[in-house]
Amino acid sequence: MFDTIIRGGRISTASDTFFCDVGITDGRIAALGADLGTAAEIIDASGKWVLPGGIDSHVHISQPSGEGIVMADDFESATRSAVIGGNTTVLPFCMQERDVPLREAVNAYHARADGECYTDVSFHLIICDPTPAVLGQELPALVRDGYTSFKVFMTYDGLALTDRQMLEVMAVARETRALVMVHAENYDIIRYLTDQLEAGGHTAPRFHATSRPVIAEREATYRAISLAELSDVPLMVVHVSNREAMDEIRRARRRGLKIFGETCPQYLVLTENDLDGLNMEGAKYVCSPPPRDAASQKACWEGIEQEIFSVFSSDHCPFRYDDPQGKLAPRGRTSFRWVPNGIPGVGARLPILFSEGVMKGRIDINRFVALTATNHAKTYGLYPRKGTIAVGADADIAIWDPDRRQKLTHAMLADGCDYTPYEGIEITGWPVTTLVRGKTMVRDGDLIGRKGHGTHLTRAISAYA
Ligand code: DUC
Ligand code: ZN
Ligand code: ZN
Ligand code: ZN
Repeated sequence: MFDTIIRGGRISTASDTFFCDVGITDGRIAALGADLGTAAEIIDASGKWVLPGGIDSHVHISQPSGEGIVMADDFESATRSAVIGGNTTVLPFCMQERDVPLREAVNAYHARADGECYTDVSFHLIICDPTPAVLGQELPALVRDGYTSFKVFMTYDGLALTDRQMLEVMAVARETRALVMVHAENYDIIRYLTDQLEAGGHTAPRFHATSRPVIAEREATYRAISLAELSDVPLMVVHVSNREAMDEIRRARRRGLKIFGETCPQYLVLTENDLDGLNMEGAKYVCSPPPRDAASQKACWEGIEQEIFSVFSSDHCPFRYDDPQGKLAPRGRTSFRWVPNGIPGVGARLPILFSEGVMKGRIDINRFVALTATNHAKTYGLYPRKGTIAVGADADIAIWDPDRRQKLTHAMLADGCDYTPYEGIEITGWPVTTLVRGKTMVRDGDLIGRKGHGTHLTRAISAYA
């Protein structure tokens, strides 16, 4: 007798596809097979595809974003959108604040997340001030406590690290076997071009893309890889937008380095032309790196097909458009320089890749599972508890209707933002039912689970560290 049996579905993992029933007890997968007997709850999955729940390893939730600017999502609304979009775990960032002990920052994010989440949650640490105390004591202690990944930035005032500081953080990562994620863009190129553009009166949102050219991303990607090679640490280059940066990753991998790449929906289905819009509408598409051109989209699809990219994340970073604390917070009306960088996507990520990737024949369903769940779990120390369908794993499952066709609308995503950059995209396939640790959170498209079911996950060391 199981708590739940999922009956009659077609199951896919990162490596296999097979038909069988799934028996769930105490939040875990207890049996896979035929004729499993009885259960308190039977879920009929005939005609449906049964996949590991999505893991989105790159989301920003309730992160301070500059004076007078507030993120559109708190943990309740972000994880609500996540679970409706077929996700069962998200990995947001805890951002260090200057002169505040890192542990205090971590505790503050826990206070915001505890009791609020529909999915499971675990934090990466953003390091912007690598003091001797942070490097020597705080980071090693936090890694021991299960915060096993750091993100560093090569651009942004107040966030950018020097090359030397990156080396110092990487040395700690080597020592503690933490995984380093990097935002790779050349800070001075962006500052220089931004000043030049403004001086020439070019302040509309589309010049955001002009100010952050491919060269700025390619150069920083190469530099970050070089620092990781010197430090002998694995590195995840996040939100890769174009061929040149991707080729740096490809070359490094050919040389046997453990360099990993992530790309995101905005680089597959948006372009810099979206930043053109009347008035300041283009601000809705301002993210960094910016969406590029059709050739870059094609390159990113190649990177997905050829496994240069191992993870596909949303980089969910939502700001409302029609809101004095959002995209056009007072100073934003005057120049792209002040528009907060980031767009929402946690709910749209999986349907976009399913529809554009699997249903259009660019990738198979096993690669979809690897890109959206399994590789995230392996990279960030959650495997095999998360990211697959196997006896003993958490029963984190999304049941997809591969035939459902609809236009994507913001209302379907149930987040805290007031738009989606993916409005109107034709989508085939939808995650109709989602279970988080055996609990049905979404049934036939309706949210039925309660917030607070989602819990914090202590992570092991990355499989690649
Ligand atoms: N980098 C991110 O990872 N997210 C949003 C903005 C940015 O620059
Ligand atoms: Zn909210
Ligand atoms: Zn970034
Ligand atoms: Zn991000």
